[in-house]
Amino acid sequence: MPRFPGRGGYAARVQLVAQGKVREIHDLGDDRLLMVTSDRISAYDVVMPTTIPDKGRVLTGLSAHWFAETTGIVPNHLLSARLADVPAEVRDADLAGRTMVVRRLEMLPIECVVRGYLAGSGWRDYRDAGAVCGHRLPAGLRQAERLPEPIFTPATKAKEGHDENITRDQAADLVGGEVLAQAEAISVALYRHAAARCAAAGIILADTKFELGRDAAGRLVLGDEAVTPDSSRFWPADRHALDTSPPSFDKQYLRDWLDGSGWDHTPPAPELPAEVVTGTRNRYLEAYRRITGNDLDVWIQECTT
Ligand code: PZK
Repeated sequence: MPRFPGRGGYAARVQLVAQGKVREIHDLGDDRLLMVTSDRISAYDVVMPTTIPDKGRVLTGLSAHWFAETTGIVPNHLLSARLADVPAEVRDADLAGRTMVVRRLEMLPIECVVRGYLAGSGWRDYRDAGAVCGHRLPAGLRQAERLPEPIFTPATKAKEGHDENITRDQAADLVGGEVLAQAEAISVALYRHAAARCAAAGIILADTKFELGRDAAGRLVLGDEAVTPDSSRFWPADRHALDTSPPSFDKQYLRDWLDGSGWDHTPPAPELPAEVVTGTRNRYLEAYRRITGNDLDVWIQECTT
């Protein structure tokens, strides 16, 4: 059996369905999939050659936390994050806490983005056009400013490169007007819930991206990961400042070091020094603790007992 370096060999025994920079989805043969979140980290769209221990567990534990808290808003695809539910032929102690067995869905061909603050492409579109995805916004808003109300700004799914914001009409052409209205209501409700919880934890949830799909009965179901630092902008509340691009809660340590390293953002990225790995890891562990109220050990215990 060939072993795949860095994948512990499991990839050789289950069919790969989709692979991102950080996560992989495998087919379990029935109507279930296995999502595995690695400890890889990217910056400036490049995956670092050095991993952040426990990052995959933090992201998986956070998704499971939000899934459990939001079943009253929308059902989700998570069936089990327990290691015992990973098929025996691919089970490995190293996977504990970073796997999710999920229901297969028919994914909508749009990214469901919700923004509560003006950052990234939302800020650029507002500055250039006074509107974001058809939402006319008040004049005079500043970069990183909180919006009067969160807005739903769907985007296309790009296989390579960046997702592109689309208009409501384009989104309606892709999924139908009825489904789009449902997806918007669900996404905004999820954002409002998570943003309030994050605020209480000293974290601003500036924006976040959801993926919705339909189950066999045609109902909308929340898929993918949910409200993680990889699918969202998490800002430390005490560092929030207008007219800036606030530091991300998790990656600022890494970015600051990369900025000082002279690296020009073309691959390969440099190996990260131990203090950058430790500092970044501590930020993930802190985000997990602040949001869930538990140490990560509790999550690993939950997945292994
Ligand atoms: C599915 N992605 C995105 C890409 C990843 C994830 N429950 C589901 N049913 C069917 N398809 C998907 C899901 C989920 N989640 C999601 N691609 C397919 C994606 C790359 C890596 F982890």
